[in-house]
Amino acid sequence: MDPLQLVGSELSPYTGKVRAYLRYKGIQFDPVQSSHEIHEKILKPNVGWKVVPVIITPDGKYVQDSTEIIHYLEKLHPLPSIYPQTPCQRIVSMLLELYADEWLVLPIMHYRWSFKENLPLINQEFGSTVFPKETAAVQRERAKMAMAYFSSMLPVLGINKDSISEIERGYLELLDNLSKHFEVYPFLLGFKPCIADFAMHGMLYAHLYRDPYPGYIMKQRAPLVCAWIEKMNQFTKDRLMYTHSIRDGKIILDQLNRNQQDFLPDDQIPQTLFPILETIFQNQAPEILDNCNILRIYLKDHPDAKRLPRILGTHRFKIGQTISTRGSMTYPIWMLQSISDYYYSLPGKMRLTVDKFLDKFEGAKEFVGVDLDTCRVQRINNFVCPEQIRKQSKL
Ligand SMILES: N[C@@H](CCC(=O)N[C@@H](CS)C(=O)NCC(=O)O)C(=O)O
Repeated sequence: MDPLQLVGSELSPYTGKVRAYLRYKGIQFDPVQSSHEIHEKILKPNVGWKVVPVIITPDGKYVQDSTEIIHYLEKLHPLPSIYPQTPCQRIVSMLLELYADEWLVLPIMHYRWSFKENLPLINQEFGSTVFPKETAAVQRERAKMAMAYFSSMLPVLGINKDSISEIERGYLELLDNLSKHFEVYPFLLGFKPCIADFAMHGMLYAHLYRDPYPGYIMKQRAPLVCAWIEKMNQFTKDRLMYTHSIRDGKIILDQLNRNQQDFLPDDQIPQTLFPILETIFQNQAPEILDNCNILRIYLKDHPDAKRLPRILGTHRFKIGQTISTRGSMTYPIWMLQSISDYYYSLPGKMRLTVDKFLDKFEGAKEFVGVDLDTCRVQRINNFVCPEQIRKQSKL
């Protein structure tokens, strides 16, 4: 049987998330460079738009979106599970995935596109990814269009002269917080990676570790974060759990952390993650909740909308001490919805446990327990759409 194909590139953070997952699970795959030809002849007709990562399964299915891809594969390869089974850890892993996928887009895009030190390497890499069959000079020339497309996204993401200092401050703080965390734990929730490790790894690896300007900052300021990135990127299931020891003068394979190969016991959340959770509830949560309000208004005005625009105009958002402007996006609502659906699916006692944990953070319960009834969404054929089932059942 043909192996699964992962279409994407080393430059792409969400591809990095899926690639690390595939390696962790020991799933064989063929890494396919997302060239111009593949975008035009394969992705556009089969997925509907030019985006990566996409997996093409051995039986010919196309699955787009890193979160969906991992959900899909996790059903086929459930062990070792990357979704914690206990409620606080599960909610925290989902929140950190949302934070990585949708908030870390601010530092990753800023640090890639605002610094000219990155450009020669990025130019060459975009060129060889998009036009692999051309000469290096032609690759560099033809890459300029793709580069212009991605760099033009900065304003809509909210990266501008007002927000940059807070984006940088927040990113350095994240590096420091993660460094403290990795002094104690090998992964975010203990002794094996959860979905948030993969999401955070993708964002930190593809841009902030690899690109020259932020790469220098990270390597110089946060060696433990670099070590975790490399581990996430290289391990196979075996490498994660084994090390080498010497016995009778010979090098032998030995188990690492014999009793510690799981998430932390008793649904514990490491204190070292609290500052990151605070940032989520103080900055990202109000922004996404405002996206929900904007979507509610949009749906009232467009009751028959079949598909939602990716961006519904612009809105103000708070980042650190600054107020700035960015596009109001629909996709993060889909991610928030799975968190709130999980929260409301919990039986009473378990939900109380989660509430007790969320009470430690201002704004946490309002976010996780948001009522999305009037702005529910679903992904249909790789686009975010108003939810159809509930709408019909309410008629
Ligand atoms: N939420 C998606 C995001 C995918 C995404 O934004 N991919 C980028 C490359 S890393 C892309 O192809 N963007 C094209 C575009 O936004 O038009 C996921 O998790 O896979």
